[in-house]
Amino acid sequence: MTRAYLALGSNLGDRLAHLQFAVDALAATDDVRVTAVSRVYETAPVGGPRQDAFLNAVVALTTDLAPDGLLALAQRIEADAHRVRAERWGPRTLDIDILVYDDLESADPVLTLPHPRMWERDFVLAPLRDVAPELVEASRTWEGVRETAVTLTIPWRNDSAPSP
Ligand code: A4P
Ligand code: MG
Repeated sequence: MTRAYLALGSNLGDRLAHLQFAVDALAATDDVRVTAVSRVYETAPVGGPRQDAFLNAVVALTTDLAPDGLLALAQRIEADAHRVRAERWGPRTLDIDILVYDDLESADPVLTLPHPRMWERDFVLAPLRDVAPELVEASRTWEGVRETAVTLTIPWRNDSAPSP
């Protein structure tokens, strides 16, 4: 089992529903166990064209999937959320980035790990701190990031009972 952290973002349509859709789809995957979800943050868009504010969150999970399998899963869930890739950094129903996969380091452009822009992005670090405080400096203040009152839930799955 490997620990990984995924960043979720949405700024089109029902943003909260898209984030919850991602959590549900991850939790419904056999080789994935969602262990924690962060609070939900409303964040000013960084980069790209003029666009609406995002909702961002981070999911902590353990998985038996290899890194490329986890990326394929993330991209399948994005596609299921009707994401259309029109322009880089443009508005999206759902973006799922792999932030960290165990302590793996990779410079491969298909899957760069840790995510190359995560340490400069408050919209990633604020929610990451909720689920992995050891990875993010405690004294930081966030710019363009507002905590919301809405929450994501981890669907219950009956796989923790001892087998007969
Ligand atoms: N890729 C490489 N490494 C990774 C990784 N660690 N996780 C490749 C996921 N994908 C990775 O991604 C482009 C390619 O990156 C993929 O084919 C994959 O093989 P994409 O999702 O198709 O395109 P994108 O999301 O537009 O580009 P990118 O570079 O992922 O954008 P970012 O850096 O994620 O930025 N502002 C706010 N407030 N909140 C946001 O969530 N997000 C972005 C997107 C910009 N501004 C934002 C937000
Ligand atoms: Mg992306």
